[in-house]
Amino acid sequence: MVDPNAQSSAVQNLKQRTARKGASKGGVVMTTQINESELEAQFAATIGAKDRIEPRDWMPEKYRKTVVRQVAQHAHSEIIGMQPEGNWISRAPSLRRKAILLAKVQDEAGHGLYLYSAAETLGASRDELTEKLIAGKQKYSSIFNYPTLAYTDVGTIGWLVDGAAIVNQVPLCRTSFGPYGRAMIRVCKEESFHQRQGYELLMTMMRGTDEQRASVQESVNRFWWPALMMFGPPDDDSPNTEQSMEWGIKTHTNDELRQKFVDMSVPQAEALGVTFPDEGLKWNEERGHYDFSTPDWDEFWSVVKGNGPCNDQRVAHRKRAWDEGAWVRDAALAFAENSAVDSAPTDSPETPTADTADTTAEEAAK
Ligand code: FAQ
Repeated sequence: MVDPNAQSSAVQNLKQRTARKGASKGGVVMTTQINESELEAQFAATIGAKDRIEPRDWMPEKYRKTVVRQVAQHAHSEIIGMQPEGNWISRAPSLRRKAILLAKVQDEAGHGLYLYSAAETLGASRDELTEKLIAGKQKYSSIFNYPTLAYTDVGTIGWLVDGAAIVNQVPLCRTSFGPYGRAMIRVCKEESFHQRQGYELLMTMMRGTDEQRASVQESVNRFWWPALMMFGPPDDDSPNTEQSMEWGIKTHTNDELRQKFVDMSVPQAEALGVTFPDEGLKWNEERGHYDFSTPDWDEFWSVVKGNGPCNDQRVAHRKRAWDEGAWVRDAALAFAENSAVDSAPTDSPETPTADTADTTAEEAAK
């Protein structure tokens, strides 16, 4: 549940902190009244100085909602993103490849959990966000609505999907909301490893048979355009970018990051020996960037609205896992509650005191 009092308690908090700052002279506590516009000015100054906004700081309600929206969507993407690759764990071609893939998919679960924790600092619980995802009220990245038709796709996802995620997420390490930025630092380190394992997998296949090389090219052809769409709609069709940039939540626009990804990927494709399925892709000397064709934005919006090849399957699977895991969450909560009761201070005779502690330890050693 989002705490409806989150903002008012944050206001109180900042009022108290600010009051304390200038109030302790000579032990006299003065009360300082801070009105909404002063709080806004303080928030704007923090953003202007590129400092972090922390969960207990005052923030405009729209800022809080935007951060929760983006972080939730990001968390859901990590969790739903386990499915396309998880599909291949039992069929990976060797024990080594199975172990690598298992570790990678587990990492994505960890990323989801850091992100749900970041959202929780703003009063949005993991239960609430998951329920919204399952009800179709929150989004996750369009890329995970495409199927993984061959084991080769594990390599292509590592190279292109984790690669796009890194380009998008490295700037987010400096996003204005503290817990989100700090989560991103660790996530980016792990994503870099994921990208390399994907590229190494494809490199190995490119050194293999003609059939393996054809499989890599076919996989790259399927994932190239959906990977470009991960960066979101073009800037002039992106309703959130302007405000999110003003607030320092985003530090680059969707098109800037997409261009960066294209520029980075072309030489990697050349080294690998594959091409991208775009005849308009060529170096532009004047711009100092690669030109590329326009992605099919109708397809993008159709996938975002729930009509991609795997949307129903992904959400149904998530719902099944959530329902079937209910007893685990209940048991974990009951255990935590019992442990809290057990560890509460008590003066019962069983509790070792300084006098009896040595005897108890001796008895335990026997
Ligand atoms: N898919 O105004 P904008 C990963 C929505 S993690 C679906 O431009 P914004 C790791 C957008 O939400 C991948 N929906 O929005 C991994 C908005 O709708 P709303 C996830 C999309 O937020 C690898 C509407 O369109 N990464 O891959 C998409 O300013 C391998 C208008 O768009 C993140 O989430 C899309 N691609 O910019 C895991 C990174 N794009 O909410 C497993 C953090 C846009 O108003 C295996 N997020 N929409 O109803 C961001 O950087 C931003 O949220 C953007 C979108 C850039 C994605």
